[in-house]
Amino acid sequence: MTYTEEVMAKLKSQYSYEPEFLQAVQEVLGSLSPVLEKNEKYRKNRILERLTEPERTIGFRVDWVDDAGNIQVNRGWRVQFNSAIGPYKGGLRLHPSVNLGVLKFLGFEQIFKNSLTGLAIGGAKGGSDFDPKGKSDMEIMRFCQSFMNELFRYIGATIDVPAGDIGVGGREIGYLYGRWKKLTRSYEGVLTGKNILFGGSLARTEATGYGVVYFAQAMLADRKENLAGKTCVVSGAGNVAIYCCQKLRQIGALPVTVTDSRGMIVDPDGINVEVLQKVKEVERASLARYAELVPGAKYTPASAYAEGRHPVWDVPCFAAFPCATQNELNLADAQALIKNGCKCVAEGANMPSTLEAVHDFVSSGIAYGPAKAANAGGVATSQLEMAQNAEMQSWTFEEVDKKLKQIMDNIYKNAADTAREFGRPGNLVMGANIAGFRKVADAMIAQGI
Ligand code: NDP
Ligand code: 2IT
Repeated sequence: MTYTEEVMAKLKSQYSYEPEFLQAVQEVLGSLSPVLEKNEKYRKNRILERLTEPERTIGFRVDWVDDAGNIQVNRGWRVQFNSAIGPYKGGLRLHPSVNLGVLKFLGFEQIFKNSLTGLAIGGAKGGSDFDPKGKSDMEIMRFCQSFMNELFRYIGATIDVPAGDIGVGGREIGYLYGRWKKLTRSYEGVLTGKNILFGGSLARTEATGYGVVYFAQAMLADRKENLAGKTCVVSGAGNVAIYCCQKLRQIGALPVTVTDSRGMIVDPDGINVEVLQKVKEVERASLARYAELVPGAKYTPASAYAEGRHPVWDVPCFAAFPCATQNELNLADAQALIKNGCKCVAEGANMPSTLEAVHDFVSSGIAYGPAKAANAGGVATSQLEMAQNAEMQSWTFEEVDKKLKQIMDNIYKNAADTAREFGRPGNLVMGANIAGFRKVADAMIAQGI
């Protein structure tokens, strides 16, 4: 048995009930053989065993009172996965599908993503099985306050800096920050994605979506291609999807779809980003509302989808941007995209493609940007927010956006160069995994046991 097979077999028996975590580990370990074979030190130092076990996992009860006066009880966690290269950093997710295994997959991915940014940030993730859908502002506030009543003990501007993810945006970060400040009597950059009024960074809201497009542009430029005038398919309709669509429109590409948990929009004239923002950011409504406001757009409810397929991947396109959630794109979807002429896939969501779909993209030779490289612009800009807070300055939108673009170009170059170094040019899955791994593993070895 090879070292990776040995570690994978042990994890499968230990954590058979955490399928998403096992999937994320499998994807990384499947790429590392070339670097592990060349360097006995990683096995000797038990790096894979250490990397796949979080340094610390905190779990807690979150009880709160709803508008009807009933007591509600949720579960909350923070997984502090790895701090070899910097303070723990990663988002908080609020969604009924959240459990410890999902947060471990996200925290594990975050280690390598954060390493790839070239910045000094370790990997973490947290969240709750709380469902924000249909909750009033006051219910969201009371939940966030109760969540922070426990979390505050474990975080700090140089210890662990949470941010947003699914179900957590500016509103939630504001309520979390307010409670943290009250509990600690301090005013520091302990969360990112804050409102500009109290230490937020310009361009953080846009950063993940813009970064995914910058990454796609970098991949395509290397192939003497570009996105101008090209039809694009986007899934999701949240923070990442909205600003992915906005940047695509700015550069003259045509995003024609968005999706949410209840349905899909196809808008042949190109997604109207202002209307999308009104529906999702202001009204917090379903995408059915977009079709009411934009007469040319077609809405398909999720109830009409065929079993096991998402119809968004059947829409012919040059480039696809999965920006909703994990495992939203399977092998049949990948095959449909490629058959219809798709030449580029850049992942805005975390682990949106199944292992089989990833394999299909890589072996087809299209420009495929895996999540931990392509969506790193969000966390990278979070680190820029930490830097601004630490120096008590704020930079202009243009300054932050320029740094973001530079970081995305560097991530692409690092992943592409590393893939070439290990004899697999163009395989950015291998390039990103090895490049992200080496820095963290070598830092762990240097810091001893
Ligand atoms: P949002 O909560 O803003 O939006 C999520 C979107 O995806 C919504 O449209 C939501 O639909 C849809 N969605 C979520 N879960 C499901 C599901 N189980 N089935 C179908 N649709 C679903 O989150 P973000 O845009 O911030 O996050 C999207 C993805 O990007 C996630 O994978 C996240 O981890 C990743 N990401 C986010 C970053 C950030 O900075 N925010 C950074 C890097 C990655 P509905 O509106 O109906 O709920
Ligand atoms: O998955 C991610 O990278 C995020 N949700 C952003 C994390 C962050 O700390 O900005």
